[in-house]
Amino acid sequence: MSAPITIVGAGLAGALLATLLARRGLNVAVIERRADPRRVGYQGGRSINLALAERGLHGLRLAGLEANVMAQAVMMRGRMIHELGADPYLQRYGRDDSEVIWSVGRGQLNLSLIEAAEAAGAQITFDAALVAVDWRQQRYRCQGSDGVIREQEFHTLIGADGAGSALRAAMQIERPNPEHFEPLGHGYKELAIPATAAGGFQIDGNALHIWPRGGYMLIALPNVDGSFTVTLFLPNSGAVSFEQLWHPMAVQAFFAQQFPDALPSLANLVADFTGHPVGMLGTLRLQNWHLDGRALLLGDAAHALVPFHGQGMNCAFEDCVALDALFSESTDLPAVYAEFQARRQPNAEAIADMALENYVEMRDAVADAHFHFIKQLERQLAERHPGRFVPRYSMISFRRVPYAEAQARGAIQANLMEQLGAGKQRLDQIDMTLADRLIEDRLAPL
Ligand code: FAD
Ligand code: E0Q
Repeated sequence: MSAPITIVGAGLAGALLATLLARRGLNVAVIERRADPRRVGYQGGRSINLALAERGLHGLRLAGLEANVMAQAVMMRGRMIHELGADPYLQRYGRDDSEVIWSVGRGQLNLSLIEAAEAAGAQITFDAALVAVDWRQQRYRCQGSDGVIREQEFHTLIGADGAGSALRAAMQIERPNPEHFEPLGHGYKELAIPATAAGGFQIDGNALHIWPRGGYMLIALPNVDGSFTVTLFLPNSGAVSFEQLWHPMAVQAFFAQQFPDALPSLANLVADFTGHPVGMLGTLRLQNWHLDGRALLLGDAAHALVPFHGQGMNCAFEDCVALDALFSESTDLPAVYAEFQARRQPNAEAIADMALENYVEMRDAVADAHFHFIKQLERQLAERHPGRFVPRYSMISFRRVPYAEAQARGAIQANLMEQLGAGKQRLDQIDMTLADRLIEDRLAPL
């Protein structure tokens, strides 16, 4: 058998990568800090969900898991916008139901991936947290929940151990590596809307709900059991912030004032709010993703991003597909890792930037008249030039155009729409002959 590849973390990226590489016949070992979810249930117990789009789905398809995951997914046609004091309305994500995204449970998805990895021949050791690496002896140390530390030899380590990566820290010790974490200054809190007594949805089950409120927002994604996982994104400190919401009465009053239509459905608001931690958000920019052929980072461990485009997992899965493709061409580790970074880093940077931009767009521009006019114009131009003018959201969520290219084409399109739409309020005021010429001049066929 080939020299082993040791993957740190059997989370979303680690388990998918293990599946893809083991299927290729490579010798794959995985160490995971948490206990085996098949024995103890998924840690945390709460149901947390994620938006799955084409890039992520493609990775699951290559692992043979598309049907399995889709059987547990809820279709989201668009954003249901809840403005204060108005009826909610749907902003479709795509042209029709062929362009949608999917809400999937993190626990169930991770479980399916772990089962697939083992079925493909990967050896997973649970309850084993990487704590240190001896680079000279090519040995690592991991610790179980019983406190016992074990030492193992390794040939190469791949870190899929998330934003707080222990492997990244160990690589820093061997060779200092410029690393910048930019905190967003806003955190998040997970809440829940339970299913109705009959097991149905209390609000539209086929949408991603957003309550935009300018400096902050509330969102909800549906689960197959009729419930919703709800997330409040809010500044950590300041006038309207988590810091101010330390008393249950303040929480209740805040929701009554800002989210009156959601409040009746948030059955355990105060208990959830008090019982769940405030999650941290930020962007990680790391100069070197690999240490020669000895170690490589991918997914959140290499490039944590803010969640406002729903692309962190999708991007992590795309990382796995890219690395698997490189392993199919060569097993020269230093070369494979260097090429992986060269291909993926510009794309990770692009989606990290676009995700930051989307926070501002989601929490306030959705309620702006000019924004809606530009969205209308975008739809019209996309219909007239389907081969050239593809909305940026569609390039990110429904296609696999590299993120950096989606960002560059998106900038050209945004520019063009501002030029065409400046001072206008209605589509019939747009010079479509000029629009056609600009599009053909500036956008190559996609
Ligand atoms: P993780 O999923 O964090 O997995 C890391 C794994 O490593 C875990 O299993 C962990 O236990 C293990 N581990 C950690 N340390 C060690 C150690 N020392 N030794 C061994 N194992 C270790 N993305 C989307 O695509 N769509 C969304 O809708 C979306 N919504 C999000 C909402 C929120 C609020 C947040 C915070 C993120 C969201 N994301 C979303 C992003 C997504 O969660 C991450 O990008 C994704 O989980 C990254 O996968 P990963 O495998 O790199 O890391
Ligand atoms: C999606 C799907 C956490 C989260 C996840 C998401 C999205 C958003 C807002 C958030 C972006 C969008 N979006 O609707 O434009 O498409 O995943 Cl906050």
